[in-house]
Amino acid sequence: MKNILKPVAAFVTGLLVLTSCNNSTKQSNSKSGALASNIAEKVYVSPGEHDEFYAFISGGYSGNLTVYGLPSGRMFKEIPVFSQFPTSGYGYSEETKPMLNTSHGFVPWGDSHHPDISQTNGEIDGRFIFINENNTPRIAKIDLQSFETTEIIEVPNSAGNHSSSFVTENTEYVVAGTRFSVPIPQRDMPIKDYKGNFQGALSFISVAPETGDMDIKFQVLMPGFNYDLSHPGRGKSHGWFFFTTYNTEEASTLLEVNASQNDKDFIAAVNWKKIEEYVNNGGGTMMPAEYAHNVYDEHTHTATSTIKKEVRVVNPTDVPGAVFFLPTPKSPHGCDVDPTGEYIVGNGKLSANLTVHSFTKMLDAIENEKFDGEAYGIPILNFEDVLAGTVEQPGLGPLHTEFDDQGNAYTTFFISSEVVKWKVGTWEVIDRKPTYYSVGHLTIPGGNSRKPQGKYMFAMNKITKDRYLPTGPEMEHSAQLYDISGDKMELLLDFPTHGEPHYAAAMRADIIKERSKKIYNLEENNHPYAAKSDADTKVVRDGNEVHIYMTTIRSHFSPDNIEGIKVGDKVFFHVTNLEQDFDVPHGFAVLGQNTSELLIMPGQTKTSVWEPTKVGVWPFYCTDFCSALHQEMQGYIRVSPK
Ligand code: CUK
Ligand code: CUA
Repeated sequence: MKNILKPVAAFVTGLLVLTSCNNSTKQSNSKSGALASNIAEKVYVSPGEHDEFYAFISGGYSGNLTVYGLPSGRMFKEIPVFSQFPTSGYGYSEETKPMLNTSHGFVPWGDSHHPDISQTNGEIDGRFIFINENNTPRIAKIDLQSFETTEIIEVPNSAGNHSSSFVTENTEYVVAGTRFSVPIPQRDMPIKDYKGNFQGALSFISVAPETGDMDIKFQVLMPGFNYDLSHPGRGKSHGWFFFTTYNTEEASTLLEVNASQNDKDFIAAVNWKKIEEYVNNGGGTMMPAEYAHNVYDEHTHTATSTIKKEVRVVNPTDVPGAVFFLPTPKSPHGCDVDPTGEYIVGNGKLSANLTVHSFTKMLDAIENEKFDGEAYGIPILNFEDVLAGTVEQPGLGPLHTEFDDQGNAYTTFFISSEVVKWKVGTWEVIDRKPTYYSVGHLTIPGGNSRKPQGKYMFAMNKITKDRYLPTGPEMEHSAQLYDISGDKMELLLDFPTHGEPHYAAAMRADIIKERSKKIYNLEENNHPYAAKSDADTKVVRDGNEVHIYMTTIRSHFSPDNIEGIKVGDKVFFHVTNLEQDFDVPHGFAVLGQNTSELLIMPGQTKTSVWEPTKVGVWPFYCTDFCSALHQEMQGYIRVSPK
């Protein structure tokens, strides 16, 4: 949200003071006993019982993805995605380092914003979850059996990969729009020559139906606007994708408010089916572009990184009828398509009203060629021709909209710090509830699909202020859970989130619960340094490199006394966890190692590198309390002089 603050900063501050002092805050902070216990019951999950929904909440500048249960608001896991994670050794172990490789080299951090779960026929299927990295543009895929990141693809020609990672209704594509336009290809040129020279790439990354393998099928090279957010068409609008834009003035500096001169920016409507057909018939051109494609193989337990050298680009004016601009007021941020696929909501973040476009009207206008000029050869439709309706004065600073399964929409208003429920089609406001404070995204389980699962909505707030015990200037952000089963929303729970959650994806737990107890079969472990039994363990020297094939199982390491190592050696501990019980990882750490520990899942092999600098006898041990004899899981390594 940071990018919108400038013109409204004073206003925001004022409103914050207001919302934090109004009656509803007091009320929510001091529920009377009976009322509070009534609400408590709705979020209470008895010991041993499970939550009804999974919520996958983006970790923002933590670069990761966190897993929560709803309605309890309990955090179950942090899945490392774009950042090194010492807890498990992700990005530290030899096997996982390649996951963080890019065409810029090893990038151990990321900024993730928008997770989206794979779909089949417009319904959440729970196979994979995708998430974007803004800063060094990448898209990651997480397997929802193992809850591990299994693929990361870098997005070339993109910059500020914000308008992603949303999937089409059969997960044909995961789509990544660019926030910044840049010189394409990148080159040395004056920044002030931005206008007319920079471009924005909208990337359509295909997802193979069986394996889920990602590949950049094509990029549409658009005019040099900022592309903020996007959403797939669904149902009747399946085959289209919609992107909000701002800075259609193409200003290189936003120091003045000059990027908001235009009363209306655009929603770009892209007929990807048409472009796909064009590409399948050989359309588009291959252009040089370096990008990394990193894949984790669950049999070798090892990631490999390949740098690709070219990408297919498409000029939208070469495919008539494929791309159109829908004028949309006041720098639209979120771009949200309702479950029927008919309505496209443009959340004009500097606006008091909410603009909703009609897909049917859009098609009519296109068919009758009713255009209001063009931008760089792309037809602009008439605002009135495509407008379905306006939600009048619902709040201030609309950002994002989600939908329930009853024909209602819920929009967040950052400036007035509230969620507003309104009726799709009649545009009447039904209810509004304050959020504490300054809400960004909101999520309803199954919200971004044809079949929202309803029941709960949670708001992800940007400012925590007084919601929790203070923890210094840095506090976890605050999410708030609302019951949306009635006409009126009811605030049930505050819960802290990790990093900066932008968006979250959520779904019914029963979709994946039974298959998410992944065990890696030891028999199928093809890691080149695996030791599948104590008999396979050995120490192999190759020059100054020493490879130690180790096993770990309750309650010993093998070997556990290692000699013959010298200062200046490079020691590779290849540790195979022989366990085949669900949920028995072992850890590995050696005194003085300048990398992280390893956490090895049952059936896996993971490798830690150690370059000892001091002579001595150094202990190693298991870091994960695994049995009554956990403390007995230890050993020594002797380091002799060079
Ligand atoms: S968002 Cu990324 S700047 Cu509204 Cu999806 Cu917060
Ligand atoms: Cu193995 Cu503790």
